[in-house]
Amino acid sequence: MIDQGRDEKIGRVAGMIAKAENVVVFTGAGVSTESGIPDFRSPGGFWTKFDPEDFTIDKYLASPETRRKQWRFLLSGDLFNEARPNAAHEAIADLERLGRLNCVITQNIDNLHQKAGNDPAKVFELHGNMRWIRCLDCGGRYPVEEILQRNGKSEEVPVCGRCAGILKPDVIFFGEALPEETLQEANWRASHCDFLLVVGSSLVVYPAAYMPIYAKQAGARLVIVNLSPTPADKFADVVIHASAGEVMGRILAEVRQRLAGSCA
Ligand code: CNA
Repeated sequence: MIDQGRDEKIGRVAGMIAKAENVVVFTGAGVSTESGIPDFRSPGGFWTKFDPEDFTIDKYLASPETRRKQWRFLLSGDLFNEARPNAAHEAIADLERLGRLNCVITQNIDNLHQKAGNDPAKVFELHGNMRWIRCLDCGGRYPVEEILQRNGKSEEVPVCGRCAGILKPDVIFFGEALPEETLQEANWRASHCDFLLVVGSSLVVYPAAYMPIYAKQAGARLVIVNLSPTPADKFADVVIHASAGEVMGRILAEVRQRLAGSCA
């Protein structure tokens, strides 16, 4: 049930999107929880089931047991493979179909924006993508299915087919640098938009969490849709603490109405 204050906010946000020249959407794990992928920090989130230490690059390199754990996680597969986009991803993809979206900048590694129909060239993945495996020695990059097929159901951690180097999911572990080109492009787009919409991020992980700050510094309107409060709420133009699927679906419907109205 959406309260009246929320209705009014949704209307305002839709109005801003309909008028904006350059809309950027910035997403975090919260946009995918309704697709069944837990976030990091909510109750029941990733860090209640996994040890963050196993996601540090130093431990990954030093410990064969950590690499085995990661491999078993990939073999169990279904968390990321089977997940389907939810109403929030669909609404964000629809913004692109309506010609209202410059790009998506995401911290997510789940590929769900692309599955929803966003042009992969306009999805900037700051923390990588679970669909890919990278060799830490020669830099070779392989689709995860290729490595899974090659290794069968074996729990033996595979090595690079070209150089026998250490393979790792192509996602950013603690202690690793973000992909430089992607980060620079994302920084530039956040600094040159006139509207930035945050969906489902606690905004505590840097440098990703600079995006709303860059946008605000450049004079853009900033809207945050997130279940719980974030450190950036205080400088946002509109903050909606509610589920992304519900709110994004409503925002999209209102944007459509406004665009149809402006064409009539
Ligand atoms: P986070 O710190 O776990 O925060 C998620 C935020 O989303 C929280 O503030 C929640 O209140 C909020 N939230 C949860 N469910 C919903 C919902 N249905 N609607 C609206 N808000 C919701 O995650 P961040 O993305 O901020 O942190 C960045 C990390 C998380 C990145 O390194 C990601 O790679 C990483 N991560 C990604 C995934 C994924 O790809 N789906 C899953 C888990 C973690």
